[in-house]
Amino acid sequence: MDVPTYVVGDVHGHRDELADALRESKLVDENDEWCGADAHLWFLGDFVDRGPDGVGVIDLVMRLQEQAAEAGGSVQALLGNHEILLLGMYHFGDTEVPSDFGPRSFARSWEINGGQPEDQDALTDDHIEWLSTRPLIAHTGKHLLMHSDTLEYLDWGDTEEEINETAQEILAGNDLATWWDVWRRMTTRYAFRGAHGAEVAAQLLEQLGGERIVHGHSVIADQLGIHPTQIEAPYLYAGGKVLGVDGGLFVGGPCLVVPLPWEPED
Ligand SMILES: [Mn+2]
Repeated sequence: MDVPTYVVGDVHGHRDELADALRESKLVDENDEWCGADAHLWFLGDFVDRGPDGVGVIDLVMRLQEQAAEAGGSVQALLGNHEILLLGMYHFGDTEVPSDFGPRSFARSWEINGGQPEDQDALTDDHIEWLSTRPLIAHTGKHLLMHSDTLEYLDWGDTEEEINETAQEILAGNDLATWWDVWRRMTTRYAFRGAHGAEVAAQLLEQLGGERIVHGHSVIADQLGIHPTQIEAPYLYAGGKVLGVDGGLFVGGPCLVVPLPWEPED
């Protein structure tokens, strides 16, 4: 039998809602300790910003990662654009980005995009080290996991390994312009929507591998034109080639813990 596998999208500082959702899926117990045995749990990034306790989310994920590994399971995490923003703010603050398009800085973007001073204050060397070494994309089973619904990842390489390696080199360095470029590219969205969405998704899957893309970053309710409180399930689209899992926690939607492979109910 396949190992039970779950994926969680953008938590954005809602630590307690995440714990409750994981408890409902029987992955953590009443004390927020791992009880998922050999299950595999993937996070698609955007742990921080907009909500009250981003570093609390990171702490929970880091602890569950250790506990799951001890239990024969696995907790893994990708970086979202908001982790790049958090780290960029931490490393570069209000240093101006070299640009022809007027003044810009991580500090300004961080503020505009829901950055929380408490999160910056709570960051430790352990958090920085852990975050800076997470991948941007990954595969689990037949799924290609990525935070953002964008093709911009291909700018860093032609394979999963190349993309993650390039990103990690950038994040290990101190070149503000290339850091900024990662933030900017990962903030784009909607590559798999519209008349050619299925075709675009199929091409990306052919190149990077996998049969279905699973992403966060773009709130499902925005894609469907309904209110986030109406969301109860992930969003399968682009001819079934793409699954969006961001329930829109920061705008009142649910924290979806999505079992993979996910199939819509009839
Ligand atoms: Mn995002």
